[in-house]
Amino acid sequence: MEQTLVLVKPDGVQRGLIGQIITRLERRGLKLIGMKFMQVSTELASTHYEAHVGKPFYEGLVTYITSSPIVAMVWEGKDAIQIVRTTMGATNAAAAAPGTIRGDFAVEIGRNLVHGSDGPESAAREVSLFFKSEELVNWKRETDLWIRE
Ligand code: DAT
Ligand code: MG
Repeated sequence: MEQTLVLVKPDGVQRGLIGQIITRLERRGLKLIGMKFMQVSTELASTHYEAHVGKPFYEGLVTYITSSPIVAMVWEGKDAIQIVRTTMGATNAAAAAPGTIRGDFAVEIGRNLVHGSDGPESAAREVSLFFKSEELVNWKRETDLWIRE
């Protein structure tokens, strides 16, 4: 089953939007299998964002993600990566569609509230960066029957 890493970034925590962000993923029908409230170290931030090293916004991105605590989660389900991405909305919140997390709660690319892995390889890498395998919970959800045919 596909897994994806989701972060409620520091602005989401500071603005009291943790619950609303989780609610949108939960009510969509994805299954939560791991969650922690944590402070991201500079080392973890650098590894997580290593694809962006050298870009003009890189330093600001590391400062932003380490500026305050975050919520890290793993969500599971068929097409989980794509479903999280469409629920988050466009990277640049100014262009994100209303109805998406970014389109409803954010206005800028540099304060876009959430992270979601962008493909199967990055998802596998990011999940293992933030979670040990024993921190992920294998559980049976009784409503699955009413969410997937
Ligand atoms: P996403 O978070 O939608 O996966 P990304 O992986 O391309 O986007 O970039 C990671 C983060 O870096 C993004 O959430 C915000 C920041 N970022 C990306 N492009 C940027 C840009 N052109 N200017 C400022 N920040 C940017
Ligand atoms: Mg990305």
